[in-house]
Amino acid sequence: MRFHPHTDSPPRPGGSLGHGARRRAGRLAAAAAALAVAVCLGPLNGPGAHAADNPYERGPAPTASGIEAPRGPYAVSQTSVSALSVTGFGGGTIYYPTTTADGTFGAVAIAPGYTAYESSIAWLGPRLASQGFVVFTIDTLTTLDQPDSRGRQLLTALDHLTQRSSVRTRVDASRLGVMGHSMGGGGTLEAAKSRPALRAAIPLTPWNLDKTWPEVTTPTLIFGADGDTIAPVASHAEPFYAGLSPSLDRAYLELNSATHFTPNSSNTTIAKYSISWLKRFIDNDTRYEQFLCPLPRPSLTIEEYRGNCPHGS
Ligand code: 9J3
Ligand code: ZN
Repeated sequence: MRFHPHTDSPPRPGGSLGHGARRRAGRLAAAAAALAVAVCLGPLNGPGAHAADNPYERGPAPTASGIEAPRGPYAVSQTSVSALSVTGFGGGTIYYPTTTADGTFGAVAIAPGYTAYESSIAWLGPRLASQGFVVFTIDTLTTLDQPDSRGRQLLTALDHLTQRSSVRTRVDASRLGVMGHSMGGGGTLEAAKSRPALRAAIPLTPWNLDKTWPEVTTPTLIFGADGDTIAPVASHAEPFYAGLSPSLDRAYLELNSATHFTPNSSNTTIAKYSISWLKRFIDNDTRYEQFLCPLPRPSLTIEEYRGNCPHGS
């Protein structure tokens, strides 16, 4: 169990205390509070942060520049998972915070698109892991697998990650999410539809023949690209967003001057809002609500943003 100075307290002795004991207990409580304050100044909860009232919070208080940066506060390690060593998906690479001092982390599996490989979404591995997530970028069984199959493979990969992988003890199996590009984004919606326990879903320029997603109860952030001619937003990302329940925490971010393949290389806008969404819903970290609400305004990189605000209501 992680030390938690704000809320953890020693077991209460049974029975009532006399006046002297109560005074001593008061002095002890004051000393404990002072100690807690002192401890909060130390590097307890990740690089430079203090432990929080939210037990799932990881890392320091966020800033815009911190979530726009190429790397976050955590050093990242990686381990590859051979396709030959698993069934139900094509293997991949697990990126994870190197430290074991911060307890477990939430995790996300990420699938590529039609004809594409893990390498096409690999940039997200270290980018997201360095902010405090275990990230599993995967290959699919064949590059021609359709969205429903990609959705099942994302879930199988998460099961591998939490039950069998070499980093399974680093992962909080109750706090998981899914992402994917194109047909992998279509698969992301399929995965959320079939596993409501997922905490966050982020389809990137998604493609799917199914346009309606009323079954999804997982908070979902959909990225579209204004110049996408392969999965045009008018027939994919936009109807997918509109087809999610209005009572769901959902958002639609249309990238400006972007194409279907914009999610295949490092992109600050994708990273910034994906990190915020994963933090807000996988870690329940309301420190990131400031980047999602009020809704981001159109800009040089954001063509349009739709969503509900505030979240969690
Ligand atoms: O990158 C993708 O997964 C695009 C989906 C696509 O091209 O569908 C056409 C069959
Ligand atoms: Zn549907």
